[in-house]
Amino acid sequence: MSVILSLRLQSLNSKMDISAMQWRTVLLFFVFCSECACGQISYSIPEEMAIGSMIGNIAQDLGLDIKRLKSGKARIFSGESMEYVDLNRENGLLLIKEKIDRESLCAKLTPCALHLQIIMENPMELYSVTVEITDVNDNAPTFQKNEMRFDISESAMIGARFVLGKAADPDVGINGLRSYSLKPTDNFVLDKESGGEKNVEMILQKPLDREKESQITLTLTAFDGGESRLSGTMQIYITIMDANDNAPVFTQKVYKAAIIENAKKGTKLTRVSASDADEGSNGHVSYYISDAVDIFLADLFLVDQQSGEVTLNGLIDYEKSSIHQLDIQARDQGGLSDTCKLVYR
Ligand SMILES: [Ca+2]
Ligand SMILES: [Ca+2]
Ligand SMILES: [Ca+2]
Ligand SMILES: [Ca+2]
Repeated sequence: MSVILSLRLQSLNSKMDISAMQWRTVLLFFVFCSECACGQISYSIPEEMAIGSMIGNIAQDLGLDIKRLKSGKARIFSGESMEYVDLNRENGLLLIKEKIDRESLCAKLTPCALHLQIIMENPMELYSVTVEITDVNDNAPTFQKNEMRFDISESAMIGARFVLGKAADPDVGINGLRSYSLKPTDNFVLDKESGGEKNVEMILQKPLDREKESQITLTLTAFDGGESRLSGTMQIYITIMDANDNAPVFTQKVYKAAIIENAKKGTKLTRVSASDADEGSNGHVSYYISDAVDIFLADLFLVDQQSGEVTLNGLIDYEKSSIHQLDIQARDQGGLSDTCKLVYR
């Protein structure tokens, strides 16, 4: 093995310019011949250091003479496609050649390290250098979407759950995603069990009331745990859908009308009116003479279903009674109703 190695090295040394492929071959030989490795050293630096920043003094730390670095044509070999580190043979300093982004180098892998070899010729020497790249909190948590929209019925049950998605933070450890908050918390709260790797969910904790609030905007915030805590937000827009939870209400419980003697058919007596707080057909009110009213009395009057206008539909016989009353009903299209009295004399 050692004979093959020395032959191979001689042939390599004879060439002025040794390609990376050939260096790789040399390294492979060294892997099989570990006694040729002359030392190793480790450094730890934060990611994102500026180009030209010093990682360490190789000459000092490995006890090498500067002259030897030059005469041995000391150079760096790394398996990475990108050359992040440079060796200055003039002063023995290991320098940042390309900015190191820990996230693109190692993603979520920890620890993250560059494994380099410093190789010298005449005689061949090999030193291994490990540069650990520590994480910097340079990414805020972000949501896949900036906003979400929900249509939720005001009759939704307490405890109803809604999936909000999740945020991601490419940093690691404490600099990664830590917590969520949802504000305001009047109707909805975050499910404490959700989050992390799972989607965040919110739970309805107080009934909705479209009549009070028909639109709700919430802000979901994701935080990391870094020293300068970073955050990302998502807006949640909720449209509260109507339920028929309000009956019509007459503006008066009793309407009075004075009917002059011999009043003709078609005489306008009064106009009843009810309001309904609901929306659309749930709030659309129609007027009727109550079914409970005696049929002969009911025939004496007409109520316009839409306007609530009450008109005379026949002749009133005051001989029988001088005071009369009639029940009128207001109904919405969901079947809820209110009743008022029309008193006439
Ligand atoms: Ca980074
Ligand atoms: Ca980072
Ligand atoms: Ca972060
Ligand atoms: Ca309603």
